[in-house]
Amino acid sequence: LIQIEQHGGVRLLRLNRPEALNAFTAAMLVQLRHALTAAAEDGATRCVLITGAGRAFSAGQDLADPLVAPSREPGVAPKNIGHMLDQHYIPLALQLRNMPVPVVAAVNGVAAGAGANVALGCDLVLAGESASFIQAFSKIGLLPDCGGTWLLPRLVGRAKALELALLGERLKSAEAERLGLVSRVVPNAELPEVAMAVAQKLASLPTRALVQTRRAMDEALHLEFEPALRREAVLQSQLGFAHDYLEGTAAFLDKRPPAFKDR
Ligand code: LHQ
Repeated sequence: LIQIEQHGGVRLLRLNRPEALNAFTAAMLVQLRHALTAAAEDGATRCVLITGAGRAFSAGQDLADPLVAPSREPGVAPKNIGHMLDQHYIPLALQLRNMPVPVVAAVNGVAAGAGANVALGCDLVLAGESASFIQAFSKIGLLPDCGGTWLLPRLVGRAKALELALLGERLKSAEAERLGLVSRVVPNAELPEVAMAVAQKLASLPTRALVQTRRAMDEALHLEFEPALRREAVLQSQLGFAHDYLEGTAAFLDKRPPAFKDR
């Protein structure tokens, strides 16, 4: 359900259930989390790239999965979809956000529901021209999960976040780029190549510094200005003792490409 390929320092994870637009089943979510754990533990992997097989990125939760089917019979206990979140989506969202390497989403087609929010939870989001994002939750009587209620207002502001969540309309990639949800839109045929090039570039950069940058920004979201400055100083002084700072400055002064290795 998850295809795994290694391209130098880049671990490519391809959501692979194209007949159902890569809708997530419990088994698929388990495999995805295992694949992320394996990438995190592999010292040679310096960037993870996530994309979808076929014409979609992911249509979100598989609504045909009996685990999330609403109860139709009176007296039968409703399935606890909160359990699905606790068991699968919350760990996945946390894992993505705390990966020890940068994570890139290459959104090759529609990304709906939890599929959209998995993509938006990645560090960089690249999209093909025909990709689209749908906060599909309201249409089925739910609210944006997998980080949607947290991510969307921070990414696009409250008004637009509510519009996307309440109406649940399809947002085309060009508009998603304009809103700042997507960092780059490229012609569909070029997406795999461009996404791999971006991932390779990230893999060549000082991983630890990139991850601490993400961490400092996430922490700064709930800090005042001065505490954020002090937090930067703490993390910066740690980076200042690491190999990559020494290597980066030495390479600059020697006019040679750097060879970063901290993770
Ligand atoms: C699907 C799905 C799908 C199963 C397409 N499931 N088969 C929710 C509940 C519980 C716990 C945790 O969290 C969540 C979070 C969520 O993610 S809720 C949101 C779930 N996702 C959706 O509501 C999106 C449902 N899908 C759609 O609206 C459309 O399929 C989109 C707009 C994504 C694509 O439309 P089309 O391009 O027209 O494709 P299609 O609808 O014809 O789909 C192709 C096939 O994929 C089709 O199967 P079939 O056998 O007829 O070819 C669909 O049934 C299947 N599929 N999404 N989520």
